[in-house]
Amino acid sequence: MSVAANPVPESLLEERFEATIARKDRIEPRDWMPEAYRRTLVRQVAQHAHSEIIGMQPEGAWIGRAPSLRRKAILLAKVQDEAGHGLYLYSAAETLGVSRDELTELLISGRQKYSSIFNYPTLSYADVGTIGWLVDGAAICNQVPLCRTSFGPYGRAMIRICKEESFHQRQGYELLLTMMRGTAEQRAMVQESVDRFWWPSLMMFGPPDDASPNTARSMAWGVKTHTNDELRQRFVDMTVPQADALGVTLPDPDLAWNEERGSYDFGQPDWDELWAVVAGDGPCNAQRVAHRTRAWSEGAWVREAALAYAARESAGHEADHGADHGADHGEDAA
Ligand code: BYC
Repeated sequence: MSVAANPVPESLLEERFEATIARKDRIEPRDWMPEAYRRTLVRQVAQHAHSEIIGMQPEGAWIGRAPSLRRKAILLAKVQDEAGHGLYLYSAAETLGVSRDELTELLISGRQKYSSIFNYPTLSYADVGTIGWLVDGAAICNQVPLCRTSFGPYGRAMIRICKEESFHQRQGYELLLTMMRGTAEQRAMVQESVDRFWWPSLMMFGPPDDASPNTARSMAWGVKTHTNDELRQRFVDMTVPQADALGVTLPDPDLAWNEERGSYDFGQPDWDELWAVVAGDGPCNAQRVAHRTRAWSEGAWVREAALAYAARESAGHEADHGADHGADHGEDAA
């Protein structure tokens, strides 16, 4: 009996899908899924992958100006890790039926987004430390829960990414700690950097819940397991004691411990600024996308050569395989 002759009705498929989500099991690429679930995942996983790749630029700009060989080796390794994260995530997206080429075209034509944070410039070496501490710290708060997201390949990619992100966060903190133990000028550099990155780091979690069109649907599907505001609060609570230990001031006059809630109260970022940056109007949007576009077109010959090499290798293997078979028969005959 063929499957086509007796298809499972869509209502039953949907019921199974909902039951898997309710049990908090994983949806895998081979499973039936609603088209809107697939689209949501492609959107989020692609944006996430693009963020990792575009995120190489602000820090990568400092590799050639690292203050010591040790700092240069650390930064090189970190930026290389971000490339790896992008590749795991593009691979996860590919299991949803989209190709990396398609996604890159959507990024460079401005039809897909990447995290707002990478549209801010890095103006001093302290920014390398601040990105590690605040930006990777925010990324960890956001991404650790994503290890339990409902789509298998995305959740599994997140596990490895989070391990590397916590190393990134610590290297940033260690860099800032070293600078804070240095000269008055170095301490001022750290404070200036933290002042610039604090509010954009809070914006990484997305708009407030009441202005977030995707959260309710994504939570119901288990794609997101916490709301934007919940994770932002978790980040503030985690970061304030670290700022105290470091000896920097977070630039928010409303920051205060709330005994009743057992959490910090804090001020609101400028949400108009987030929307402007997301719409393409941030300080570095044009530069970031232009750089990515140039790298994509200048790398075209590398991709073509790699594909041609892979095709030749697999043709060679097939020929060898055929010859082996011949030899086997020959031996048998002998
Ligand atoms: N930036 O309904 P909402 C890293 C968009 S890389 C840009 O709340 P959602 C690292 C949002 O996409 C870390 N866009 O959306 C790398 C939506 O637009 P569309 C990257 C933003 O998806 C290198 C609209 O606004 N992390 O750590 O439910 C070096 C409405 O928002 C932003 C991830 O990608 C923003 N900040 O929630 C160092 C994490 N905020 O798509 C470090 C995975 C909102 O409807 N992503 N938008 O046109 C997520 O967790 C969620 O997608 C978000 C947004 C929390 C970001």
